[in-house]
Amino acid sequence: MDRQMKGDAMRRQLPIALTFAMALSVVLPAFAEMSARERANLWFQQRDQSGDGFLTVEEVVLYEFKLFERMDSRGEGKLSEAEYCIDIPAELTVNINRCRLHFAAIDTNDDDYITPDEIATYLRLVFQAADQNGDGKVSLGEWAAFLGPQGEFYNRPD
Ligand SMILES: [Ca+2]
Ligand SMILES: [Ca+2]
Ligand SMILES: [Ca+2]
Repeated sequence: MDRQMKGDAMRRQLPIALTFAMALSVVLPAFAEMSARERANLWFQQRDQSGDGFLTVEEVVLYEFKLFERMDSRGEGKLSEAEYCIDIPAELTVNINRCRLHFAAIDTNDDDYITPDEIATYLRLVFQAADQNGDGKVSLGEWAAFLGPQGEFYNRPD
């Protein structure tokens, strides 16, 4: 990654943290009944395939690719906003708006589709922002810190 891209990554860090954290609550309906800390733990454990208490960027990307494949039912290798946000009931407008924000953050070339490449790039930015000690792994503590104290923006009321 060159200097320019690093600068971009830093500038994008906060909005990414916000949209990413907000979007977590649209992933699973059960999330709505859980505390912010429980949601963060579940999110973390689902992706920690090796079960070692640390996330690598590979673990996170692999997990999201699996979700992507499931949503990309026609196998086009890309998802429209409608496909990406399809599981959200129409009456949950707040959640739909969060999903759209998340989609827009991932769609860096603004062609109104998200691809596995764009998802991987986005997740690497999130991962770099969360990996505070720069050891290439994200601990649960780093993840919680990334989401903020008490996960306040993460657990915003619907
Ligand atoms: Ca792991
Ligand atoms: Ca795109
Ligand atoms: Ca770390």
